[in-house]
Amino acid sequence: KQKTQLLDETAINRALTRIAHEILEKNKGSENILLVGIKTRGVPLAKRLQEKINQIEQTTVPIGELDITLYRDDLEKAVTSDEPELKETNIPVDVTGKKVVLVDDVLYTGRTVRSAMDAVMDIGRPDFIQLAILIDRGHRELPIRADYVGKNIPTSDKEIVAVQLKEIDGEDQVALYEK
Ligand code: 3GP
Ligand code: 5GP
Ligand code: MG
Repeated sequence: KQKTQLLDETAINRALTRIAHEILEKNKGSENILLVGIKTRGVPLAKRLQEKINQIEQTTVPIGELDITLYRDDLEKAVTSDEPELKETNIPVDVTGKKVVLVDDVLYTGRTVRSAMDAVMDIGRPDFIQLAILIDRGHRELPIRADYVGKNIPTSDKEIVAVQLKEIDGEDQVALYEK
């Protein structure tokens, strides 16, 4: 059941434009930046940030992908005891010396991000790792926070944030649902 729309297409676009500027400001430009999208919806978000950085600085920063899957019998239950597992890594450049920016749609317990950090550090030594997220819905179970946040949405654990992106879902929208 849809409760409320949190972001429409324009709001998503504005948030990503702001985050692209923030990434460039914090890192004093685009040099050595590597965007790493966490599948599924972190990947198109990383591509959009790459395009926006290109529009601002006329340079194309590299992109990688991580497939981290939660082995969960029933997503609806949102059992937080299951651990996310790395399924696939597709990072086409050496991460050593890079400023890695992980990109995901929703930040919840932080377990997926922890697993993503492990995956990156397994293949090299980045200068540092930052985190960009479209929605922070709270409920962290680890000491993890995002460097760049589209919108903070305090949720109950009975709610689900549905992120729809054109590349996957045909439209851009973020909505809050009651389970
Ligand atoms: P994503 O691959 O776009 O991130 O976690 C797998 C998918 O399930 C995610 O898609 C996410 O959109 C969706 N999902 C919806 N609600 C939840 C939730 O409460 N927890 C988790 N882990 N995933 C959710
Ligand atoms: P974590 O709990 O590890 O922070 O999040 C697990 C994964 O599920 C992440 O990829 C995160 O984006 C996604 N996720 C967690 N909660 C939600 C939610 O309410 N909505 C959506 N769309 N994705 C979620
Ligand atoms: Mg996600």
